[in-house]
Amino acid sequence: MGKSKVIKSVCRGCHGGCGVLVQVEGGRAIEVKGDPQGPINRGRICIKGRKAPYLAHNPDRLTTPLRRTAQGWREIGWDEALDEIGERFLAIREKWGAEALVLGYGTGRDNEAFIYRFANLFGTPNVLTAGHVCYGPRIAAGIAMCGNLPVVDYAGKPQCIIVWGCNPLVSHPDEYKGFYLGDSLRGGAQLIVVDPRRTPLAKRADIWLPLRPGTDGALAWGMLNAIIDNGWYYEGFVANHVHGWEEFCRRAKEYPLSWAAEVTGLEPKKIEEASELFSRTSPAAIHWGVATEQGRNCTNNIRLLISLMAITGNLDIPGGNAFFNPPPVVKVSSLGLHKRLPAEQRKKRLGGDKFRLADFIAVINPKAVWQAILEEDPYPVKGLFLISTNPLITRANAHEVKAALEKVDFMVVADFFLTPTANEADIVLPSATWLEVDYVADLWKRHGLVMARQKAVQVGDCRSDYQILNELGKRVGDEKDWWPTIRDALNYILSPSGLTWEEFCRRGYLRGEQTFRKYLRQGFSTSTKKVELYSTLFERLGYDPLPGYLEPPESPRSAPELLKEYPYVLITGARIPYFFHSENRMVEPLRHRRPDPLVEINPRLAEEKGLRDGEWAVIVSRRGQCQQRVKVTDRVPYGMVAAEHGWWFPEEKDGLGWDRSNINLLTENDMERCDPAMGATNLRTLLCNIHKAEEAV
Ligand SMILES: Nc1nc2c(c(=O)[nH]1)N[C@H]1C(S)=C(S)[C@@H](COP(=O)(O)OP(=O)(O)OC[C@H]3O[C@@H](n4cnc5c(=O)[nH]c(N)nc54)[C@H](O)[C@@H]3O)O[C@H]1N2
Ligand SMILES: Nc1nc2c(c(=O)[nH]1)N[C@H]1C(S)=C(S)[C@@H](COP(=O)(O)OP(=O)(O)OC[C@H]3O[C@@H](n4cnc5c(=O)[nH]c(N)nc54)[C@H](O)[C@@H]3O)O[C@H]1N2
Ligand code: SF4
Ligand SMILES: [Mo]
Repeated sequence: MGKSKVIKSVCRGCHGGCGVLVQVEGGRAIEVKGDPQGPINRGRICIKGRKAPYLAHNPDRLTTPLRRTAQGWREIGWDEALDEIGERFLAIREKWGAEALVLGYGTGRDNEAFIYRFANLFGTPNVLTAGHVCYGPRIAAGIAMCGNLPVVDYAGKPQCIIVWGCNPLVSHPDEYKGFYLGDSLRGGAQLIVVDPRRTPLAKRADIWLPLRPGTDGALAWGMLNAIIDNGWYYEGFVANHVHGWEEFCRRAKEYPLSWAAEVTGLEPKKIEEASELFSRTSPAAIHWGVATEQGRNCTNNIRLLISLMAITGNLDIPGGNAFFNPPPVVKVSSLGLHKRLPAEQRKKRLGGDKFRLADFIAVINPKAVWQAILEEDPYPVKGLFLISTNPLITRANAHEVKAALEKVDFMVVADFFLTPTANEADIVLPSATWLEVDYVADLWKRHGLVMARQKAVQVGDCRSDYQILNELGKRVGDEKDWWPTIRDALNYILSPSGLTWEEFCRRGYLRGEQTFRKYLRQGFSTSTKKVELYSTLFERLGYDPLPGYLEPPESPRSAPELLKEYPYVLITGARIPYFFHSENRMVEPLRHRRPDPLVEINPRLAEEKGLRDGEWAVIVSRRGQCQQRVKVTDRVPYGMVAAEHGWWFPEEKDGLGWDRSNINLLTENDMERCDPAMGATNLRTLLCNIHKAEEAV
């Protein structure tokens, strides 16, 4: 038994960012506390962070590589596993081309640059992520319109904040920890919330806009019209820094306030009030969430929200939506070696011809991968290497995902647990959690900060994703582009700062210099040097240079013929505090707070359907069905069914319950109905029905 020590590190129980102090005793993490010096959280953490030791030291953890055999899983050593994987990958490249190997990861994690580095060196353009429905659209459309991702500058004290399709007090997503928002509200900032559910945040709002799901673009057009018609925009900014103002105003006329009110179901007066509050308070900011991205109108939504920030003069000002300068370290794009992918391979990116904005930021639509496996269209995919993702639970149309995972020739999964996805693999690699790794944390984010994540414990034979990829890279012939050890990689990442890993750890974090109104000196980083309301990049990619509006393909307005069988609007995936997507279901102190999935329905609907609180119900769409327990609440309006995502049951050893409560059995991934530029699937607005379950499960 070693003695007790405290390691200063950075949590990554969600998208990460909270500085923590990890108490270690006898080689085990026994407590995680907030680090008062953490530059983002200042000592505060959430329950997932506090319970991280129960994840790391969980009895179900994978602790050694596994290989599938006719008799079941067999434990193998790392060398045997990595040798075999290397050989199989090389054989795939030899016979079918590098593009026949698809790598994959899920939501933003610090391993993405290493994954792209491996893929780009290997020569495959295919890295499957969640980027089509999450964050990718903000990055791509942000680059197109203003050269970067505009992030709320909470330190600059916004006086009015629109929280749009986001619930940061629970989700702490991307660059944002909910703590910042809480501090601003306590400091007196005015709040507008755009959310169809009456969340605790909506209850606190000065103006709550409970729009019909999927109509965010219509609301944004309504607000833009109110601002333009009333002259509430910032003339000086528009005159000097905006490209395409006249064309944009002409387009806006096609979507007037009265139309917006009808489409969203909101009072025109209320839309006008929100527009006035936002545009006449300075500084003001839009804190956007993933609900704006998970549907067919995704790219339009993002463009419209950036237009709102721009014409009110809130881009790159203190307390507005700012562009943060990165600290002096190697950027994820350079670390990922994107330039090394040969041009002829880049052209082969799956779905790249169709979803050209996604292709622009190396993102692919999952359906394109399943189709390549199942139908060999446009070419066969023979290998899958999934590192930190559970697509059988988290991607649309789970039946199709299952078929593809079953069919692919050779599949490797790196995870902490034997998930339903890992259960389909040929080889499973046991990865290290954040408590077990050293890394320059938050390199992927755009908030101008990196922090030292320091290894606290070693669990079994687990290895970090960095180690796995570093070793595998050497086995497929790319020795010279990988490092002798991960410490060398960390020193390389830090090299522009002049610090070694040890020096960086002593400092704890590095922040980029914060500057504002950079456009006054250098313009925006677009080809016209202005904010492109009329996007020259979209034009070049063959898309409408101006935003428009697309109704969700399966809504009461677009598909009234379905209403007889599927009369209710299904929204999915609003975050809850205990779980991160499909994770944590095996962590008892979290699971006991939410043992089963809940689907929210209004008391009137519950009564009509004879459904009681806590009872199992079957939710059905045109594509499939699943079961969740009913939560009767007036937080949702009549006619809405708000289901949780990410459910499987690790305690069910056979099949792991992947098809019992998985809401992605009901979602769709038809490429013709996705967002035409990013390939975003419709996860937030669909039609469904709900019934009493025949028997309790
Ligand atoms: N219906 C519906 N579906 C959704 C959503 C929704 O709102 N509704 N949201 C979507 C969104 S926004 C996203 S981003 C995706 C997320 O999709 P995923 O990222 O696929 O979701 P996770 O469940 O987090 O899967 C991560 C898996 O990797 C493992 N893991 C976690 N960290 C690491 C690590 O550092 N290394 C390794 N090797 N493994 C690790 C976990 O144990 C888990 O099994 O889901 C999407 N799916
Ligand atoms: N605890 C926890 N934290 C997480 C995650 C997790 O799984 N669990 N996932 C992480 C990931 S990858 C992401 S992307 C973020 C997402 O986090 P957020 O961006 O905060 O998104 P959600 O909580 O999924 O949804 C926010 C709100 O969108 C509303 N909503 C649903 N449909 C619509 C609509 O059509 N329009 C509008 N305006 N609102 C709508 C829902 O009612 C919900 O309250 O969270 C991250 N943080
Ligand atoms: S908000 Fe995220 S980073 Fe912070 S403690 Fe919770 S899980 Fe960890
Ligand atoms: Mo996400």
